[in-house]
Amino acid sequence: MPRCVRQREYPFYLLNGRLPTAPQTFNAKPGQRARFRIINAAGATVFRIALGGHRLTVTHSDGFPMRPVDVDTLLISSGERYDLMVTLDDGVFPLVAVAEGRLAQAMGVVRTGRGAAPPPDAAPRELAGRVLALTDMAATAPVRVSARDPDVTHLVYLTGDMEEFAWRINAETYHPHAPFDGITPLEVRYGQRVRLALINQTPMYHPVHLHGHSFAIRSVAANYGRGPPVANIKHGAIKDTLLVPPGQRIDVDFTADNPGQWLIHCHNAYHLPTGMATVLSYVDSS
Ligand SMILES: [Cu+2]
Repeated sequence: MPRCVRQREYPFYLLNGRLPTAPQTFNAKPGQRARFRIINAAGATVFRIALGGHRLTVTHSDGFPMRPVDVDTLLISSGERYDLMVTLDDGVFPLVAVAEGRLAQAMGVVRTGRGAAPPPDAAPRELAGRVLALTDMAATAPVRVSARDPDVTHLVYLTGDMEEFAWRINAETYHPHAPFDGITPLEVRYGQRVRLALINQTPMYHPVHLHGHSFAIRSVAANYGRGPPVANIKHGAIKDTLLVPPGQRIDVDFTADNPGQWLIHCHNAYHLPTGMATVLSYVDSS
């Protein structure tokens, strides 16, 4: 196996393939409503998004509608998608995506009027403003997952070792060429309401992605979920990829309605190859 370095450093971060020194410009007219569909296509970077001079109305999470919520900034991890609606002011504004933990950013320009383009290191004050929280996010009525006690709960411990740079789920290593060797699948039956408790026991961010299903966010807890949840969420947003910060436990619910053998994995491109995946396995589904 190639030697893994502790932290990847990248020379550049790109927005629609462009450098901040030669940014894409999004042209519009003052007063127009613009939708920005933010897709984190990076392999291993969490970005903090802001648009200078504007608040962001978040309308969709991973393609599913949510009750609109106004924030100044939001975090987005690999594989996540957020739709933002903005009523544009008159001028020239930086749309920035700051790489968390790095002194670097991707940037585009939103232009509705005359003026110089912002510098490539523009740092709009919105970056320090109100951050989107999972507890802000509620699914709209048509896409809600009904409240129902789970038939089965699986604990999904996000585990690993920084020194070794080896990342795992439930302390087991997934091998892509022999998916069922060395892991204990998370078994479900067709029709069950399933709860996954995603518990991050590492000091790293892990964006967790479930194939074949979307889930509703049900509760958030700190301190690895010891003690009661910090927040129960009545009609949590629907997502298929979820950033689980260090030390947090986030419970998500879904109905097992898509029989098969489905991967659940960390979306960090350097964590997955070290074995950070397992299988959601339908049994007796014939
Ligand atoms: Cu990871």
